[in-house]
Amino acid sequence: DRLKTGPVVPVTPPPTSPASQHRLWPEIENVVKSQVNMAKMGIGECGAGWQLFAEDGEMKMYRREEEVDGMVCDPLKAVHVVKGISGHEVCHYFFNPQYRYDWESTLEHMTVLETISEDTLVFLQTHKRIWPASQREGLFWSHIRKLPNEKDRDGPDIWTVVNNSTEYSEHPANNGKCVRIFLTVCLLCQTTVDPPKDGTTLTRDNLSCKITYCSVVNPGGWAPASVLRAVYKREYPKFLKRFTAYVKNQTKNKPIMF
Ligand code: H13
Repeated sequence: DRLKTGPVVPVTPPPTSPASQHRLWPEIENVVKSQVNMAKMGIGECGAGWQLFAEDGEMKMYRREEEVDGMVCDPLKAVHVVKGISGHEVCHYFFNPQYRYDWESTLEHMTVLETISEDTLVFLQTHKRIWPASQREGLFWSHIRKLPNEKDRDGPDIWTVVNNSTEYSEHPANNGKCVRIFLTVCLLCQTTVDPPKDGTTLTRDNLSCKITYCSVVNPGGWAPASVLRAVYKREYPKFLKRFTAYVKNQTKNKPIMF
């Protein structure tokens, strides 16, 4: 009978996340896919109108000035190259709540509202008032994912974290002192390994990570454009420098996490 029907071919089911039964799952899948595709594009491929507004060494930050109903919603795209850390490490420290107070300088309070799965959490965060804007809070799902390296199949995996604002009826917006802020954020990290020529073991000196951070913020309540743009110009470079320095410091004496 075996000869007639042929060999039994094992069928590998498509990769699924444990979160796939959750009500938010279709949205998470769609937003992650489109955010990753956009983050992978170089600044030249993203269309016209991007202006460099901050630069510091390898770090470059671009924005496109956009307003929706008079409210500043400038898309931001930052690229940075940091030596000595891997993409998995960067995403690990960005995603996991236990590190957040260490690097998120504007955080006042954070709660995990729901653990959808190991790779998908829902956060409620209140941020310190950033002068001169009023105090803001955010409610968002956060998803960490390993992506295949399509350009170099033997190369290290690509890692991403996507954060996206969502709504919970138990936590309605704008019923306290905080204005609800709406964000879509994508952190995409690609590790480059330059192995030692003499065949000695790989160290952090052979590692670098290309980080792309894209965000679109809707500030919620109205605030003057000039004020918001000044806040973004100050806060985004501060965040990316502080966060990457934190990851370097946390990992320097630890084995590399690929
Ligand atoms: O991405 C950053 N932080 C994340 C982890 O804390 C949370 C963030 C998010 C917040 C709120 C809703 C959804 C997602 O992704 C770093 C953010 C740095 C932002 C600096 C500029 C903020 C300026 C806000 C000004 C309000 C008037």
